[in-house]
Amino acid sequence: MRDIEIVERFLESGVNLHPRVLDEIKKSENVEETISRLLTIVRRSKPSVLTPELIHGEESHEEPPAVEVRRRRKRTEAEEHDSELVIRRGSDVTGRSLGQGNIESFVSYFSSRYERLSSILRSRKELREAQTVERVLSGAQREVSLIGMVSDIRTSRKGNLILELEDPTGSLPVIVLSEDRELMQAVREVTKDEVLGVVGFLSNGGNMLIAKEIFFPDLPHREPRRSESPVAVALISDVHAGSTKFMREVFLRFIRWLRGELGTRRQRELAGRVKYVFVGGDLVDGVGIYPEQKEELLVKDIQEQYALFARMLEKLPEHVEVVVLPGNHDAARQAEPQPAIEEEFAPELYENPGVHMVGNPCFARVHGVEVVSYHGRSLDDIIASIPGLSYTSPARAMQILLRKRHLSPIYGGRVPLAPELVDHLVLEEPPEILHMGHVHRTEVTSYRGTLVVNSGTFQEQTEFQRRMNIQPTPGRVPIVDLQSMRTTIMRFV
Ligand code: D5M
Ligand code: FE
Ligand code: ZN
Repeated sequence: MRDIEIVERFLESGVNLHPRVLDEIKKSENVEETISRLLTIVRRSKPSVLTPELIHGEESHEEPPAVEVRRRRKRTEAEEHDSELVIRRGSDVTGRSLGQGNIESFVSYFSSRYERLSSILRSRKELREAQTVERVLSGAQREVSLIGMVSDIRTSRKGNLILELEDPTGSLPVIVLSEDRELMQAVREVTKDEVLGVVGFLSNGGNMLIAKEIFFPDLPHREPRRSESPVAVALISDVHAGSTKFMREVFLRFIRWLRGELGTRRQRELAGRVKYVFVGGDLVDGVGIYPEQKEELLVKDIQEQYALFARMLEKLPEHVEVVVLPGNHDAARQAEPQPAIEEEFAPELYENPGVHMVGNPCFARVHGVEVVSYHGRSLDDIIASIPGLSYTSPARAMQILLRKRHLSPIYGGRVPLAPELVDHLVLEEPPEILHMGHVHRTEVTSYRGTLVVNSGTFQEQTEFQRRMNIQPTPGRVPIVDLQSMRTTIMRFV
């Protein structure tokens, strides 16, 4: 479709197109589908210009709440509606980690990953006939399809890329020819230990595959499920209580806003819908996490740090349910999946009936909406291994994890993986909301019907981040209305 035709489609609905939106439309896989999706947004919010911000839910960046009220209002929406929170304990290793840590458990861990992801891949028509490595090597067919785990990525002397694909029957080198520009571009996103599908030709010698197409497990395009009740979730992480850089006043403003004590009428109305708070890890700064951390600690005892955090949470309204998972600064096993923060370190959190202590990642269903909350440490490995990604845009890295249908694919990088019998880090069911933190930058985008949210932090830039040139965005909290699936980023700084 020509540019002018696209622009006219929107002018007919009385709206101008921002040039970046036009670009996005042109780049999308299915132009017609994208146009009709955007026209729905136009009908709903009737803007005069359709901007990228409007599409990605960032139009609602709010100024700091300024008006203060003390009068108690009528019951809020969040009070009116009963809780509907289901935490899927089946994929939570708290109290039931099953791996033995020996070679056999790694074998069963990776074969579980292979099985779960290959069954997702096999649902694509191009891969329905996928064969095992053994069959490919012994068969007579030239054009074949195959599903395998990437065990190695290397560049040949001629500049071709070689992916070593492994399945339970063997291993086969898959060549991406350097002159195949499009495919070369696509394989930039490939990382070690993910599971992919390939369609290709057997080489003349018959011992390697020349790739024609590759497939990520990816998400299907779909309409998100929504809540029938007007309730919302606040997504936070990386509070880092106990750090000298923890912004206590800012965090307390967030709590006071949730209590209905701050903000304009509209902002207080939104606060009144917030029935759930997900805390995606790094509640406290911890101790001995990095060299010379002592210099940046206000509270040097980890139990005290949790007590400080717990005291702030006690100020939340009673009807708010808090789901708490650990991050890499917390007192929990570091290998992923992580069990919940240990009770002996945070007894006050366990005593609070409104707080649910869960493992990382957490799979939850809130009013029918699937939420996956994961601290996000694998973003370090993803950002380091895929060209073009950076700490500035964690949501892009999160999108790539969605395409891989795995929260933490790379083994042997910075993230230690525990060899559980089942790979709980596979995204078996496409979630409506994927929530991560760790990167300390608030960012919201959407990808094929999944809302992708990085929740930012309440910690100012640390010395380490200054040296690494990481610019955090503290005090911005994404609030997702589960009925409309719209996101508002509230600013408390
Ligand atoms: O991590 C906060 C941010 O700092 C996050 O963007 C990752 C980055 N970070 C933390 N540690 C490292 C190391 N060792 N190398 C590179 N980047 C790092 P947090 O876990 O909250 O402290
Ligand atoms: Fe953090
Ligand atoms: Zn972290």
